[in-house]
Amino acid sequence: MGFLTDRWRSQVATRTLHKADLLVKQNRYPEAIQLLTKANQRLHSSEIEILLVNLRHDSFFHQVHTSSFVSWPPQPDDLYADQPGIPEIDHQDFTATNVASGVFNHGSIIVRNMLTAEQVSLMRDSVIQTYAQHDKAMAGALETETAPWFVPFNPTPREGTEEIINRDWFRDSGTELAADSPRGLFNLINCFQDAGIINMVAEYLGEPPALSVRKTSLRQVPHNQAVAGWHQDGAFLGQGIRTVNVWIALTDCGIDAPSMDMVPRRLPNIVPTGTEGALMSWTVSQTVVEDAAGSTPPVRLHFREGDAIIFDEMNLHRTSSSADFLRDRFAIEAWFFAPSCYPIKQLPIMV
Ligand SMILES: O=C(O)CCC(=O)C(=O)O
Repeated sequence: MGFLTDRWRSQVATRTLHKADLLVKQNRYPEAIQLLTKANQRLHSSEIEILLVNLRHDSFFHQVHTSSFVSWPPQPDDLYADQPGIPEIDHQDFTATNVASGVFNHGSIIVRNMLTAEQVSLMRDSVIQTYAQHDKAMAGALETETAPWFVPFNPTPREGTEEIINRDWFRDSGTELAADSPRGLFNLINCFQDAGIINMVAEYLGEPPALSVRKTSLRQVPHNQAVAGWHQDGAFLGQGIRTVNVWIALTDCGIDAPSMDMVPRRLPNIVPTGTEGALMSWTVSQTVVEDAAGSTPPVRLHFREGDAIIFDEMNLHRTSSSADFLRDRFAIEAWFFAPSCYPIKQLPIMV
């Protein structure tokens, strides 16, 4: 019975892959991606998941990207003027209007209960599996053994793109690239679709969004992580970009596990980096943080699993550290960019 089921799955997968191939040959990438995604919800095929990562990347280069926003940033009304600190909403109020109001007036917005307990558990398991299979790969296992949880993403070389070489550095900072985990990325995009995140981001950016391979992560931050540097991602992501980062806690954090420390206000510019006391050339010293924060000092964020915070490249934050932390923190960090002004070095993944 199991054998027949496996044979049936393999036959359906082969037929689906063939149909997707025909669509790609006709330059119909979004349709191929949709076909494979739908079929894979039943098939759970490693081959389809690996192909999907590559098609989602290639798809970017076979479309014309335009935005409904003629200028950026927008200037939405402040719906949270009466709330001190970072505004908070529940998932039922998760709309592009509310998110834009929070991010552009206060620097970020917290969305409680973004993911259900089932989605959190699926994504936490995805992080664990990805780490475990990457460990096996580092110990010499072949890609055929570590798939579908760890298959290093090697994009076709194109002008302006570079190979991914610093996986050890990512890992040391508690990060696995989601694109290196075909099944992890598949699960992430499905959860994001079901939670209404992809539709919200499309409306917020005014166009169907693309994730960044280099910034979209499955994270397990160690409880005893070294002190991390304050930073604005805009200091190194490039100019003229339009972004939104959806960061979701997969474990409770802020009290006995690292969350993030954040300046609870919208900053109008990129503050100086690498000045005296900064940990790195791209990070911000404590003195500059205090100046930038002014009357709204940094806060330590507290999340229950499934809670999210949304911010962009202007936000000043760092991973929190404390001798009181006893547990590692799991999280998803998903950086979306507007494809019409995408910094190609970030390696796009259409969603
Ligand atoms: O997950 C974290 O602790 C850090 C996230 C971060 O630095 C970022 O989103 O840029």
